[in-house]
Amino acid sequence: MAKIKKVLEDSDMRPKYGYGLLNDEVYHYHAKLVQKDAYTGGGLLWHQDYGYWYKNGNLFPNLVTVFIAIDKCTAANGALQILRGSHKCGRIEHLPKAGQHEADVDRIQEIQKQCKLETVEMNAGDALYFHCNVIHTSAPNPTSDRRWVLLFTYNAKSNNPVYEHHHPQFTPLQKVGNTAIKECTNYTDFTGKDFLDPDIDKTVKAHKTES
Ligand SMILES: O=C(O)CCC(=O)C(=O)O
Ligand SMILES: [Fe+2]
Repeated sequence: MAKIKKVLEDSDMRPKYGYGLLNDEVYHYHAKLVQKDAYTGGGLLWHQDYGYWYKNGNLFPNLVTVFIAIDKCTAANGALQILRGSHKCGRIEHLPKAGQHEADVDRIQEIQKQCKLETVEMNAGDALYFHCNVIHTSAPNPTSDRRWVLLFTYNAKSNNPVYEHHHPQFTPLQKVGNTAIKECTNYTDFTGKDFLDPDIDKTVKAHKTES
């Protein structure tokens, strides 16, 4: 966590990355465990995460996701695929399809002619930082190798969403030491945490009726 915070906001990163990736203090906006088990796991349509988060009142595309491989991610078991440099296209239109929001397919075809399709193969423990306007997709997992990944998304303090919604408004990050996970003994108290319930979550419900 401390490292992620540093990459995203620290002025120490200025010489290398231009004042942290988000150029501001950051806060935790969203976390997700994507479980593609062996011989299962739905594919994801081409999309930009800002295709969704725009609708939540984030006025600027100033969010970054840290994608951490829990298992090895390969082309065969549904690794992330991205169009390199596509965040520079800005936000493109998305339409509801099969419970997801899909980026404009004709436009994606054109963008693919200019932005190289890369399959991001990763070893367990590898991390990829990607901008919320990077166009990406991933295929189902037809192999015997599980593909689980953890996604952590950070938003800039100055981009506090203008609508209250199911992700948090700006909440200062509490930095803890590197040993905090090992020292943690409380696995049951979820005070202050919230989980999206697919049966009652507004966003998911909207997808269900539209699909
Ligand atoms: O699991 C993946 O490969 C990508 C997940 C993703 O794009 C998302 O949850 O928005
Ligand atoms: Fe995504």
